[in-house]
Amino acid sequence: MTDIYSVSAPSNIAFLKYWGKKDPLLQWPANDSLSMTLNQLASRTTAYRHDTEDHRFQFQGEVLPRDHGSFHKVYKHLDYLSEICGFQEKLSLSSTNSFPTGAGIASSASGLAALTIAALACWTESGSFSELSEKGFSRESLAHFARMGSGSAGRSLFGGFVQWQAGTHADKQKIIGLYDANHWPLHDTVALFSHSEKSKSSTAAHADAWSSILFEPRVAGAPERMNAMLKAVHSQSIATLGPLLETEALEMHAVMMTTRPPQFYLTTEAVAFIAAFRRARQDGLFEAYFTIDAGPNVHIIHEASETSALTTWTAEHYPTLQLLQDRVGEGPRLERGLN
Ligand code: 2P0
Repeated sequence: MTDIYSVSAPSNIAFLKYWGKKDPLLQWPANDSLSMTLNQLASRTTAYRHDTEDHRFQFQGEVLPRDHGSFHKVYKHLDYLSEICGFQEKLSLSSTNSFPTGAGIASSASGLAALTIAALACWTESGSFSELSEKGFSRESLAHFARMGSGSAGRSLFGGFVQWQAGTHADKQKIIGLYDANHWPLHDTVALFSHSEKSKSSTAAHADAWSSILFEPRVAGAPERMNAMLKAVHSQSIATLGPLLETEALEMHAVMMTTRPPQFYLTTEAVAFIAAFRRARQDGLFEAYFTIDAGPNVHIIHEASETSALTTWTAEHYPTLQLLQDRVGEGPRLERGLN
């Protein structure tokens, strides 16, 4: 029997987006970002020590070797953690997602957060976050290790509302849990327009962001938008936050569409949905606002009081559309058991 470490790490939805890097090797973002950690949309990863030549990684039941295209990030991140933290033992890891991978629901955020916690818990034999902290791995240090695997993963180390500050140097970055989940019980209802893999990975698209004429004005305007969003989250004002969310998402997609080469993550279906959704809101059917990540799925941010009106409207106008219902969550969980 060996100890096995099980982690459930949630995805997060960015209110103010991370798009573009000042330094891709050091994972230094061009601007600060702000997110809400989700609850149900999560990656679950288990890890135990495995006496073999290389790590073994299984995803949704399938063993994926080191040279497997879209999962090279996993092995690269294990190598990075192993080298920087000085752990030699090989691990056997198994991971599942509660949502479709590569469909703009930030699977790399939850996946790389879960991987980071599971690997470090296993190497340090820590069955809780407090044990990890006693061994020198505080929550914030785990967030920075996760960010090196995938930028947005750093924000998934905390529950509630989280800010990633770029700082004045790559090594002055900060990832801060601003408010717990109970500060403001916001919901995220995801209108699922695609289950398939993204046409271009976020990492590749981040690098192209600089070629858009809209990129620098967007980065220059980010501090003012951050202040306005922080005030809205602090005062729990959906009427203030909502329009900021929508402008932010559309501006990020405007940057994406004006890079060389241009990148269209949005589909005509998603754009038509957004237009109809905005009209329904203007007609007073509900108070809810959208945001979109690097994919065609539309995240609808709203308070619990709006769920019924929103689902009634979508059922009537989009009867075949799949909705994923989620809300703000408390952050990752870690447990130790016997294999
Ligand atoms: C975000 N996204 O803030 C933004 C909004 C997608 C749109 O962070 O290269 O997978 O692994 O650091 O974190 C997606 O980019 O990129 C992302 P890498 P990541 O959530």
